[in-house]
Amino acid sequence: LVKQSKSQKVNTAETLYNVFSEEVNSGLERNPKCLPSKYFYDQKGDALFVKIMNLPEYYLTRSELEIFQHKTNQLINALELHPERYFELVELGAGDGLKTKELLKVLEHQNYKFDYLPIDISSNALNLLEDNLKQELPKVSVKTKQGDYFKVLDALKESKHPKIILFLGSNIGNMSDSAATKFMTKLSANLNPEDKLLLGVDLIKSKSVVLPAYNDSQGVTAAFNLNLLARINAELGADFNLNQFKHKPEYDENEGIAKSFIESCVNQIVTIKALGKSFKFLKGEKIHTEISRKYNDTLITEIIANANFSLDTKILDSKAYFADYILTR
Ligand code: AVJ
Repeated sequence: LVKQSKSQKVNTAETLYNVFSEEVNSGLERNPKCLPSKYFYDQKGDALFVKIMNLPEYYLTRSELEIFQHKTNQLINALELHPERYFELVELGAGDGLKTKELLKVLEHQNYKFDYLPIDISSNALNLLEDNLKQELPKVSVKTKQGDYFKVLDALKESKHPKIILFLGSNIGNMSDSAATKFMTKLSANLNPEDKLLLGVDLIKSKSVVLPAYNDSQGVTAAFNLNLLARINAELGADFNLNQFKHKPEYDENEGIAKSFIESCVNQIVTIKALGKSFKFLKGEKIHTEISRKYNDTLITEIIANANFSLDTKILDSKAYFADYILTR
């Protein structure tokens, strides 16, 4: 048994490694080249993202925090919570819980009966959050759930208690509209009729506000984007020279999608040992690394069209930069 579980662990790491190298290969084989944004988040990438959330240009975090700080009772009313009726507050990708803590504080203070169930792939992130909540909100019952969102939700479907699902921070914006549509359909299928979703999304607005959020003056976002190449160097034995690539974000306010690219500054060849091959980059050639979709009511209505959800309430920050939508079934 011990042997089996050990070899399973090795296989899992091996599988992850193979998926990573395969996705890097197929992305760089494509024309135009691309790389998946999910690989930003190694230990260094996690730390850089925390820095991004604190940047003056990255308004998303502060706008949504303002909603959670100043419109908490509006959120609670729209979610139709009652102090005496037990519910489960489930968060998809909780991160550092900055915004959620504002809601937890008020719920605890007003004696609501609930458990907080943060779900994350990273057990490290969950442990940090749990320790922090023990310090700051010791009375809140926290039950961390490590794993894939849908596997955890499927297991939670058995529970007869009503659930509130939090999916905040415009995390959905990294998905294409078709992927988001599929995601919402699957999410609603994993919920019971009385469950509700609180979906936080960044709104379409002018380029002068959006672009700096992805092109900050301190170069943190540039480092975050280029860290993808550093990761390929470290994990797949590549020789990307980070000085010969630069961060290049774009935003078209009609389309409403911020896009991040890595641009090659010169003609160059990069070898990736794990793939046993080399890739040519022309001067000015771009690798597409991320989309950050911005939304409006029409787009949200479209992505939930096939899902068993209806738009119930929309709560905005004072600048109307960000929206928290409450979706009911
Ligand atoms: C975590 C996906 C919401 O797209 O705004 C921040 C990630 N990328 N700066 C976003 C990100 C560059 C972020 N999300």
